[in-house]
Amino acid sequence: MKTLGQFIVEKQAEYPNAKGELSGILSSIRLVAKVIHRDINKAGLTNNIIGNSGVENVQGEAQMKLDLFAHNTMKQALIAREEVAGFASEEEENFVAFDTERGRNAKYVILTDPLDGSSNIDVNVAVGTIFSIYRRVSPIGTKVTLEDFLQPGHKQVAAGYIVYGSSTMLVYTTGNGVNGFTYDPSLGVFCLSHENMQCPKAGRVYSINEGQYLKFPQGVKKYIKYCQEEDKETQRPYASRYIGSLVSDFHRNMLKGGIYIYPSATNYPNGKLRLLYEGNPMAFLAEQAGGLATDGYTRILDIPPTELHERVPLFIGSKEMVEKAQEFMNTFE
Ligand code: AHM
Ligand code: MG
Repeated sequence: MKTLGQFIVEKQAEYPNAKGELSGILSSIRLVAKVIHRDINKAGLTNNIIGNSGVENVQGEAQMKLDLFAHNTMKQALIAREEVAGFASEEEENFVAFDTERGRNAKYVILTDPLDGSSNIDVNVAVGTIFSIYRRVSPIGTKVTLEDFLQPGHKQVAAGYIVYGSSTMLVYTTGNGVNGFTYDPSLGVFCLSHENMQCPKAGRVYSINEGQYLKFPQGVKKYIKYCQEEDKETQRPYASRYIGSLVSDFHRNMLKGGIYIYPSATNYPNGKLRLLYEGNPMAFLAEQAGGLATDGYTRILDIPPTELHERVPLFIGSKEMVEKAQEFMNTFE
């Protein structure tokens, strides 16, 4: 049995010049995962956790109490370690520069969706935390700037998610494959359970909010019909599975094969998901596991960001399925 802590230390040893900062950040995220795990598991029992906070976030979406709790937990954990120069979150309009001596001298910035799929909390359905780590581009010793956060996804140093499901798992990559760790609450440790995860090249599941069908682009509509057609060779019709929590839908597709799509729609011209803390980290993981992520035309990791909270259509999962969906996007306007 190998714990996440051991694994991080072993990986760090493979880089003789590493000073342990990234390892420190991953350890902070591990702690955050344990704290959120604990509180999510109490969600049905305490009223100060479940439900709407009565506040809207910068994108005009209702913030759940647990969204704010997860956001604050992540922020506090990262401030405390001082290995991070700055932080940006779905739940806060502007990025936060950690303006202390150590903060200004730190190398990394973090972007996060602290609690993805949070509308699922009240009904006891799996949710997740997503994180993305970059090396800053502004000079060390100064306060971080917006350009440190607006880097294309292929510049990510590490990315991962925690899925709070029937068990809690932390899955991450530092650009050298993807590994998954399952939490053992009785021991309080994450154990390596999914070494070198590989997303099957093709699967039999498509995940999309089909209720919005009439608003989707032609290419997406045609692809959905393709998924539903009978064909022995490609084992169609595929099954439709949509949890409504990106992390959970992605995690299932990563293990079993499948495609997740949140396309543009007439009411969401760029889709709903955010490029910097949803699209990019998931795309990095997908590619590292042999999968693919595009906006229907372009590789997600190559999109140059222009705004902290910008949205992007997302087609992600098994490589051959994403390629097929892209073929439909290119064929039908
Ligand atoms: P959130 O970050 O505010 O929770 O929104 C993202 C979530 C995804 O996890 C999920 O796949 C999608 O929104 C569901 O949206 P919809 O209800 O429009 O299908
Ligand atoms: Mg989200």
